[in-house]
Amino acid sequence: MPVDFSGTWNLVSNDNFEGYMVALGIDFATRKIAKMLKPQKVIKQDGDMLSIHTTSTFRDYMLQFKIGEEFEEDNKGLDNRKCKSLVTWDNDKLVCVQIGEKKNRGWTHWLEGDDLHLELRCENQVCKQVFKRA
Ligand code: ECB
Repeated sequence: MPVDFSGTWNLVSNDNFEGYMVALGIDFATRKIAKMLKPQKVIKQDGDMLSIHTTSTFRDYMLQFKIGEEFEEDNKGLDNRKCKSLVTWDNDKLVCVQIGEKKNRGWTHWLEGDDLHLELRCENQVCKQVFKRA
């Protein structure tokens, strides 16, 4: 039985989000707003199909994909760069590689106790987010 990430999750910590946004080329004014946000994730996992809806008072981002199948990602409302993305299992971790203009771009989700963890990577920057069930 794979891990089930389904649920509604609220951000409780956000380490080096600034560095991650700088690596993505997000402008100063947008970064000032973005780092004040406490986004919520609504994750629906149904077999190999996943949807991850990240919502906030400023912008929302919706991602739907099949695990193991490459897809086009537009990052609309984030940095707006297109990527070819692929999500796979690494044991109980869900690992996304986002191939595009930015090197070493991707993310990893895993569960630790009752918490949802997310590492966001871009170039030499790593942002670490932790979410708790709403
Ligand atoms: C959507 C809420 C955050 C909005 C921030 C607005 C502007 C900042 C622009 C770019 C910063 C890059 C990413 C924002 C951080 C989180 C959004 C989703 C990150 C992500 O890729 O989540 C994955 C894994 O859960 C699913 O899309």
